[in-house]
Parts: sequence; C-alpha cells; structure tokens
Amino acid sequence: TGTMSNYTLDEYHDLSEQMAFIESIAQRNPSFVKMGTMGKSFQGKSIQYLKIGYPINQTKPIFFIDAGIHAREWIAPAVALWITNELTNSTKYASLLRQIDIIIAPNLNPDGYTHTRKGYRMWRKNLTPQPNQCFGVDLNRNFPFYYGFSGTESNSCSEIYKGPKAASEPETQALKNFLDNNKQQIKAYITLHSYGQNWVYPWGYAVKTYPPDVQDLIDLGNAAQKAIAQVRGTQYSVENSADGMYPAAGASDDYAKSLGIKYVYTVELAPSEDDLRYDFNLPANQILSTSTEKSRGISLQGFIAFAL
Ligand code: ING
Ligand code: ZN
Repeated sequence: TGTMSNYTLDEYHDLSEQMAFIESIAQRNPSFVKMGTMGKSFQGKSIQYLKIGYPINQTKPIFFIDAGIHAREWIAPAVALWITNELTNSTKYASLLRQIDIIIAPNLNPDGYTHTRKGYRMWRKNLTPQPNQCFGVDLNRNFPFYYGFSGTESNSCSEIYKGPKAASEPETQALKNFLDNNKQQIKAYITLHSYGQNWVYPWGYAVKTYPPDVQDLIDLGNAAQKAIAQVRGTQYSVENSADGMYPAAGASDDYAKSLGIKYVYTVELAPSEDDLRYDFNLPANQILSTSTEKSRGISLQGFIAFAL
C-alpha cells in the first residue's frame, strides 16, 4: 500500500489498511518502533503488535494495550491506532518511552473484524466452525481462569459461547502466550472495548469478589477518570465489571490479573450507556474526541503506574 501518510485517523478502516498503517509506522521509526506477531487467527491472518520504546532492543517495564477482541466494537481499534500514531508522531512522549515500553495490539480478532466490514456489522466472536452449524467463540469468555464459571454459554450459537474448552481458540492462545511470556515485565494491561464509558477492574467472574490490591486499581482508575473528564467533561464510571455490569468468566482482564499483572482494566469506550442513538455504531466523527480523552487517561495511567 506504499507509504501510509494518507491514513485517516477519523475514519474506520479495513484490517488490511490498519495493518499497513502499523507496518509503515514501524518502518519509518526503526529507532523506537518494532512490529511483532503474537500469533495467527483461525483463517491464518497475523495478529500484529507494535512495541514502542527507546532504545528499541532493551527490555523495559511494559504497558500493554489491546483492542478488537470483539469484532463489532470498531471504536476500539480506531482508538488504539490513534494512540499509536500519537505516541510515534510526537516528541512529547520521549521521556515516557525511555522509562517504559508501550505495546499495542490494535486488532486481536482479525477474522471477526473482517466479517463485520464485509456486511455482518454486529458480529462479536471469532469465526471458527462449531457444532450446530454455528460459528465463532466469544474470545472474551475463552481464557483459562474460572473458565465457564458465569456469564457465558455452552451453546455454540450464542454470542457469548465460551468455546469447546479453555483457550481452544488460536486468537486466545496468541494473547495468552504473549501475556504468559511477558508477565514479569507487564505492569499494566488495558483492553479496549465498547460501549458504556466505564473504566472497569477485576474480578469479573463473580460479584463482590476482588483482587487483594483492589484499592490500588480503584485509585488509579479514579485518576484516569479525572484526566478523561478534564478533556471535555466526558464521564467514565470506575467500577468492578461483575458488580457494575454483569459477572462473566474467562475474560482477558481476569486472566491477566491472575498472572500477577498489577494494573488491569477493561475500558468500555463511547458511547455511554445512556446514549440510545449509537451502540456499536459510534459515528466516525467521534473517533478523534474519544481518542483524545483516552490517551489522557492512559498516559496518566502509565506515568502513575511506573512512578510507584
Ligand atoms: N464488554 C465486556 C464483555 O466481554 C466484561 C464486559 C469485561 C465483562 C470483563 C466481564 C469481564 O462482555 C463488552 N462490551 O464486550
Ligand atoms: Zn467487548
């Protein structure tokens, strides 16, 4: 696709355009950006990530951000790519990027995402064949921690089907292996979803059940919430996922926390739950404002997490 200087951050893009964009960022910035592959989807599409940090070959504490585990939540990859551009297109993050590496995996479910771009707009799962002529596993119910305990289905036709067994899916395995292999270095993990404008902390598998350091997660969540509100008054609620939304076991955030990663959040991006106009169809003209808010919350997260 040549140089991607024509990539627009205020529109939704096909997977191939997203991947060409991150590849071009890596190519243009070899001193501090490197592209890697976490694994492959069922259909053989690469699950790519960028490592961003100075110097590029040093191992540092990692701030890990992913997006797109659910295919229809288009705003999540769009925000992840906006953040990627922001971090690599400006000198203002140089000192942060000397302290830590930021690793961004902008699209964890390339098969599902491609399906939503080709017309089945509301697809959530991946695309593996399943019994009963149904397709797809909810990747955010497929992780091996309290697998199947709550908020999921064994019926393969369900939107929240947990799969035939824990970590059965190649996309799950890709992220799981990456987290397993880097758990020592990863100090913060944020997984971008939509929607609801919630900043959500574990555990998600049961109500009123929290990790021992939950107060630290709430404190940093509150700091992020404040930073987001400062941009243009947008309100995010900081809440436990099971208490505030619904219990659901086998999600990636619980798995990351179970590995000992300290600051773990699911972030439900715009629109808010009260906005009945858009659900997953957030208009493209709201990508930039949603991204700006998020980068404030997230960069603050980075600073505080690593200052501790
Ligand atoms: N929301 C998440 C989901 O997978 C969630 C909410 C996250 C629940 C983590 C429990 C644990 O259902 C969206 N929008 O997918
Ligand atoms: Zn989701």
